[in-house]
Amino acid sequence: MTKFSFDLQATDGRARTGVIHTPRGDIRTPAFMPVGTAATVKAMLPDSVAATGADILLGNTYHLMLRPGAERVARLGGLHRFMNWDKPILTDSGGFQVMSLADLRKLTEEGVRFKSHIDGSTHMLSPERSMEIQRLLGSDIVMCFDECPALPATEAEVAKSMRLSMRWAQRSRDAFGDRPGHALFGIQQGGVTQELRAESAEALKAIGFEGYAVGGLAVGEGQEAMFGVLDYAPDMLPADKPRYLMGVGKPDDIVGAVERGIDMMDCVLPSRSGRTGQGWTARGQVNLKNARHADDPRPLEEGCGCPGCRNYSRAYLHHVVKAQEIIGSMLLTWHNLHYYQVLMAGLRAAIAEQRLAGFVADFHARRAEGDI
Ligand code: PRF
Ligand code: ZN
Repeated sequence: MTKFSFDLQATDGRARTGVIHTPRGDIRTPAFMPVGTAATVKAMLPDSVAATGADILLGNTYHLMLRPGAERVARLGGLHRFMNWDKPILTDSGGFQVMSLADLRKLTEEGVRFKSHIDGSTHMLSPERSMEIQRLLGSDIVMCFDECPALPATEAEVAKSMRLSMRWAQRSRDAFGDRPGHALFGIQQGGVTQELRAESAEALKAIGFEGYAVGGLAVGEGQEAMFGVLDYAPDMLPADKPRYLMGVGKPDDIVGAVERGIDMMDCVLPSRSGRTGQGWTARGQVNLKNARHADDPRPLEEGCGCPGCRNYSRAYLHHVVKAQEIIGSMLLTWHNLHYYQVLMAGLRAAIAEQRLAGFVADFHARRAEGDI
């Protein structure tokens, strides 16, 4: 069986490009992972998601444990078979989603007890249970069970939370066991404090993981503060392992993160905003609800190869979004995921050819022109 491995192929400044090899296929990095929270990338068939250029999807422990249940997914042959996606899947560990979605949370050294936001039933998540659920799902890249402190938080609170996450990282490693072909990623915490980020990185490196995530960012601190942390945090993590920035982001966040040495990202933005009539293009965000599109025969983005742009006008997209027709969500989600993957392919090629600075300058120049 092919083992899990990472080949770093080229660098340009701090930016990197490479390939993560897994038994379910290769992941070209920098990689953007569409979010398939509830065993579906909403409004997309799996073949269509693959056609946009995605090598890997993200799934969620929290949602799948509540509905339909991890044991049920396992009985039905695992998440890949259940949702008909045979490429790699990374699953988040649940702690972050408990904190943002669940009711009546109680956090202890053991884990988090909470009530389901779906039916109010009581559940427990711990490092051990999170590892068990991610194994039942058949996840290829398993995330450590961590705590992402809610903002605003004092530095003392962030430190205490980070140290708990590091104890949970050790328990996650112990519970994960020996699973060739599957990977466990550690998650760095520590807020926006350099010393805490360093302490977290040292703790994770001492345990040892197949990859390392930067957690605890994009939680309301703003892009400048996030880039401030990314100016030092990725370099604290091993250079020969993938680095994953969790829950990021807008296209300009992605470009800035890649410039700073990030290899993987995920975000609901392209799929979620596609369901509210937003299109992402090289010239920025376009609101298809706007009346200025009602008579516009041009595609959303000239030269885009997605079905929405090849076959439909802005006027049609405006109409189906306004009429809340399902095809509006389908076409805009497809376009947005396609745009994100084209951006990632452009970043990978630019890094491989040592021309990232020019690529980034062009990216910002086109956005500055705005939609026309
Ligand atoms: N931890 C986990 N999942 C996450 C985050 C985190 O810190 C974030 C923060 N942006 C998004 N998703 N486990
Ligand atoms: Zn398009």
